[in-house]
Amino acid sequence: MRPRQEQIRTSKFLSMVLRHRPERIGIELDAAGWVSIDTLLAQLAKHRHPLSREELEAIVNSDEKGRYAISSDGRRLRANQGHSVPVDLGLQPATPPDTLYHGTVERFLPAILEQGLLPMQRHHVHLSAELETAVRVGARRGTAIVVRVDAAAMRRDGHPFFVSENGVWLCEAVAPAYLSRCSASSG
Ligand code: HQG
Repeated sequence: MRPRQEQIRTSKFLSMVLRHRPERIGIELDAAGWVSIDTLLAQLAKHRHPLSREELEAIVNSDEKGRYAISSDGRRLRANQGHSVPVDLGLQPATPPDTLYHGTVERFLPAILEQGLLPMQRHHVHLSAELETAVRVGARRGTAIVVRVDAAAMRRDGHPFFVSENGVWLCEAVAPAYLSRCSASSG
């Protein structure tokens, strides 16, 4: 098995290709975001990222966030969420917990409190049921700031929520009225 670090590097490259830039290795995603695993491995090899089927499966199975799914027939792969390319993941509306969290950083806060949470480059705003997850997401960019989303009020007001295969809560946008800043320590 390749060392963990190399696995992470390969996984980041895979995420980039499957969510944002399939053309980078000359593949096309179908309407639901799937690509044939045979095609993917052939194109990865051509683009100097050789990967065996076993190594791919190890990446998929060991991913701590469940970023990838292999189709039930074992022939196709897709990212479970996070796309910027147009794909329809076929997500069904779901009922979220009353409170959801979003991790960000201080410098985005003024815009967020004024405009609300926007999907930016992605299809959805990404939210989590756990505060700790939001802290981790925010910490990718600096000192994490967490905003609390009043999902119960949004639900009452008719805003749909979706949940990805790997448990990320998704919605189109969150208006400022549903947001409040929360300090990581108080929850
Ligand atoms: C911010 C990772 C200004 C938002 C993570 C965020 C997550 C605004 C950034 C997943 C804004 C977008 C998604 C507004 C939102 N004005 N800034 N009105 N509204 N923002 O990466 O939620 O490892 O697209 O706060 O773990 O950070 O890729 O979204 O900072 O689950 O699987 O704009 O990505 O998962 O950034 O992260 P992103 P995110 P993976």
